[in-house]
Amino acid sequence: MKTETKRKGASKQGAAKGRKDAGANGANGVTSSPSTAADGELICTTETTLGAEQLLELYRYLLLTRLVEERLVNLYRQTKVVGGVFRSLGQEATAVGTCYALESRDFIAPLIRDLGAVLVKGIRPREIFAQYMAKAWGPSEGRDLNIHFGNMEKGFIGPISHLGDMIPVMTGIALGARMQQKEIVALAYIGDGGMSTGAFHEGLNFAAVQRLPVIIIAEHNWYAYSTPTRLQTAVENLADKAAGYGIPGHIVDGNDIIACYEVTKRAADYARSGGGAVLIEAKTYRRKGHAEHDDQRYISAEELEMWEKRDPVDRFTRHLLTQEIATQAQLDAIVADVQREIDEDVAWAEESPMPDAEKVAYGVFDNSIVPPAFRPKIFGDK
Ligand SMILES: Cc1ncc(C[n+]2csc(CCOP(=O)(O)OP(=O)(O)O)c2C)c(N)n1
Ligand SMILES: [Mg+2]
Repeated sequence: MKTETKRKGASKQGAAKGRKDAGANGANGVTSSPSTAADGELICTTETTLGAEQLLELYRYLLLTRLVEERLVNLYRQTKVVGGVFRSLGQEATAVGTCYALESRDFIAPLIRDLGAVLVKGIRPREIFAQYMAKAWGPSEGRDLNIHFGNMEKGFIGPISHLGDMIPVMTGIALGARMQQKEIVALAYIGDGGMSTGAFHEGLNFAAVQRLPVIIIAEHNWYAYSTPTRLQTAVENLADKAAGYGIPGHIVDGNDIIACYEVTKRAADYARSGGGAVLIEAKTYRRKGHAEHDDQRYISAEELEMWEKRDPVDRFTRHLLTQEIATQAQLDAIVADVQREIDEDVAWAEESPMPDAEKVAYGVFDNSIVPPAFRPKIFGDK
């Protein structure tokens, strides 16, 4: 891993006022290689093994993520969503690009800003809409909300809210798979805030010692709620933490979807072939508050504006056009198709009934041990 990474130019990411350049290299390798178009505008790295068809598929997933979230916000404002809506605006390329590098047999543990990874894993937008609206046709059938569901067949472990705890879970998945002689990679997403938990340390340490095929994607988006990363950790780069576990650490430009794919693909090959755990820090930025209820008043307009110019969707669009991988007409057709899918899927989810109160009380706990609390009321027994 150490020899394959290179740095073509200093990333200007993280150059928000008063901060150190987030592209500074303190880990084993910086994989980001920002390229520019003829007009000097940022595009994605041109060093890729992906063909045109795959790049367009990536574009579709990127758009799908952005537009599904926009629709969720609409539904939220119509009070149709139960619970919160968490946006990944500005960091969609990290989730989509990294997950796209995995094979279907691999497992992921996404967090609140990884809708893109969930969609790449094959979950349909209709499932997402029904889940957020707590509808009966949703994957948890109204028992739980937003990101709290999983799909074992698709290699998607449903996350719990406790930050850091999915790291030991994914380490356990990798260990279990090894015991069953299955060559799978377990990839867990974690935020800059979540990396400060004990569970993160214990889980990653065990994965490193056991040389398990665990990939950690550290999403450095500059905030945990309203706490900036500099008040969260004393290291310069989150990838520097890899040294504490004796594993490779890499830094990638999280707004460059192709770079995210490439670094994860190499990490997956390395992990699968017995190299063990890898930590990848994706430098990106959370352009919305923690959730829709958070108006981000602790962030300056100047900072937001700067990151808007690095928008991962605009950047990839520019890349596809300037590198002549696609025409504007082709991209427009993809956008129209994504809109169509979303419209159909929202209509489907809206049609779903709410769950039966009786039914949702079951399938949460083992009801042979814990009877539903309101059972006597519903069934009239004691
Ligand atoms: C152990 C734990 N502590 C606190 C919380 C409350 N909490 C939920 S999300 C969040 C911020 C997470 O920030 P980060 O890990 O950087 O992820 P981001 O939201 O930026 O994607 C906090 C503090 C929690 N869920 N679990
Ligand atoms: Mg964060």
